[in-house]
Amino acid sequence: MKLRRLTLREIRMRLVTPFETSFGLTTDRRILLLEAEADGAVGWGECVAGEGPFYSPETIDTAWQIIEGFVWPILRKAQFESAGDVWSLLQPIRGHNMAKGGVEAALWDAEARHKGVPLWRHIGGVREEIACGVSIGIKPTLDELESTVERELAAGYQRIKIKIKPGNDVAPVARLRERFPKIRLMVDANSAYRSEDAPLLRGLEPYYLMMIEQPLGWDDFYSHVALQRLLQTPICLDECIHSEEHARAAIDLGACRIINMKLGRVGGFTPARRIHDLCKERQIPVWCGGMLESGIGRAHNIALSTLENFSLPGDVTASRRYWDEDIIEPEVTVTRQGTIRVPSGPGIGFEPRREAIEKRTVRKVVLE
Ligand code: OSB
Ligand code: MG
Repeated sequence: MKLRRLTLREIRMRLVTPFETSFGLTTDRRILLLEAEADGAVGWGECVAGEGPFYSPETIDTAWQIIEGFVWPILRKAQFESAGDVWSLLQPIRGHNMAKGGVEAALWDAEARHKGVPLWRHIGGVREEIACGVSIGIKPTLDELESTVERELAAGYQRIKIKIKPGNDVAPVARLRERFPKIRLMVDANSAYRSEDAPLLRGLEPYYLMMIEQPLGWDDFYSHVALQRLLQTPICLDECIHSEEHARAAIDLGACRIINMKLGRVGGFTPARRIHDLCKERQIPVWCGGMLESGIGRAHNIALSTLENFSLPGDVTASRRYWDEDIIEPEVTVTRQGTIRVPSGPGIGFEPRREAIEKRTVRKVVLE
């Protein structure tokens, strides 16, 4: 495999509904898209780095610089067997997983298209329909939260995740549990708590949550070990897991019982599959997280979610929940049963809408 051309594009997209987490409010996304031409096929990837270094240290601007300055110079000279080799070729670059992952994913798409097979089959996926939950941002009032949950359940979504932060945690959970006693419910704190908050987090136990996602420090699985010992509710790690080594340490230490997988956070399909395999061996369920992606990143998340051990509903949902008009054709839709039917076309199985992408592009570099 030979990468002939790599196009970096920044597009701007406005969210249908602003999304608030413990680390901030997002109304407009700046999204870095990668278009890779290899062996006569064109593949697409999305770098999921945020606008600022608040979820992880990477941002769209650091990713742009790393890809242009370091990823491209390595790959342009390389002749490799398959997209599965990209991860090890990029090993000299420490960190910057989102930068690597966006390019790696584009090459997986190109390779699958070149072979004329769906990406999900190419990576070893086993299911043609994936289960979907939703991630709901912090709402100004409990009434608004309740009506949002009601709407998402009516649309068919199989589990509800709400964002929490100090001062906005037990009350929303109690309210939702009272109103919806039977739903699959979970919370995501995005590292907003400290070890001293353990008693408060124990206060969530009566509400039989499926899991508490990333309550403590973004890079601190050690503190999660003590917390998990105190809690019946499983801890799910998101931010903390940026490599196979971290996943192994977190599992062995007992820092979590569930792992949220994100392609960008771990650096692409190769590390994601390794972590997936490890979790399967250790009987740790995994599910696919989301990063407010455009249709391109969403399509990759759908493919990833077809791997066997993705046994819980992910944060992979319909295009319309995010965008008035997505940049892929067809847009992603969800069935009344809260599932997405995995596409059968080659590569990611969705076509990028070039005109729509061009219209939203504010910066572009073609490397060849
Ligand atoms: O922690 O899972 C997270 C969005 C941006 C950054 C981090 C997270 C999220 C979400 C949204 O929860 C998931 C989605 O894309 O719907
Ligand atoms: Mg999370």
